[in-house]
Amino acid sequence: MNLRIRPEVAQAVKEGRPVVALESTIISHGMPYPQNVETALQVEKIVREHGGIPATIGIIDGVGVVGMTEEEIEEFGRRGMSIPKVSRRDLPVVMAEKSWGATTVATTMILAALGGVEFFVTGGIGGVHRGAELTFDVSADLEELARTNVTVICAGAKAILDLPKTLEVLETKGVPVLGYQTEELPAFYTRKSGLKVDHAVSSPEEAAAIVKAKRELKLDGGILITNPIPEEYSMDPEKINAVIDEAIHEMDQKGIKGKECTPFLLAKVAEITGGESLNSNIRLVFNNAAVGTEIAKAYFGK
Ligand code: PSU
Ligand code: MN
Repeated sequence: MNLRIRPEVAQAVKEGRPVVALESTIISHGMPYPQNVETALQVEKIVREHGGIPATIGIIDGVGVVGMTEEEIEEFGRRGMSIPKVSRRDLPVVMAEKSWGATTVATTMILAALGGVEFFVTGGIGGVHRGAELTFDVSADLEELARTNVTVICAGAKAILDLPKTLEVLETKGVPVLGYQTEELPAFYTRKSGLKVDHAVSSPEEAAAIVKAKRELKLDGGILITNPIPEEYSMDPEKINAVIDEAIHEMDQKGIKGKECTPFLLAKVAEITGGESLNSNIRLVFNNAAVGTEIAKAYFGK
């Protein structure tokens, strides 16, 4: 496999220091330019301020890059949607064709694991889409969480998904779903979903101990740590759910399907809310970076 690990990252992995992986689909497909680049660089800064080593992951000319440079992050942001969104099934094609690829949660986990990185911070994961009983649209992120040994820190999953079904699939696949200082699964833009997580953890140390226990048991697969958006940036649940319904309706009318669904819905929700959702999205990623790095530090005892 063609892999390029930034020397600083490789060194930190070797020394058991807290490296934090970050994804590139959130940059190219999840947010508009230039906020995507500003956010990605700020997230790296937050990881460093908390004592971690950031490794933004993407595919450049067929090479899996674990730890992009600032210039590369800028290019992922500028080129945006013209860089294909790459999930597990797309990986061999992008590698063989030597093209660029924005890595989803699934592919970022694959490359992080290849680079020896245990922790990965993002905004939200993919899941079971509403209406999946007819469309079969279930994100490959869930399958990846079932098999790849990476811990993902996120703000839950957006209500663009069917959250109860998403939790059911995670249960079937044996993925622990933890709530960081919450009993309830956060719903991305809002702190509450009405659904319970498997277990609430009160501290980075408690989360780290669970990750350690899963690794010692050699139970393959990821751990999902859900961290609610800070109160001051959370959105009104009724308002955001109405917006999501409108966005899904428009997606169905336009006949948008498959891998285009998530980027379409993210952009549509931001458009309808006049950027309010984008600001919330940015803030929750910052918060995840801080908490995720603290958990990584607790895990490595640094
Ligand atoms: N959810 C978000 N923001 C995102 C994504 C999901 O709130 O940016 C991105 C992630 O990269 C995730 C991908 O892995 O969308 C899931 O796409 P799909 O539903 O097509 O599997
Ligand atoms: Mn899908």
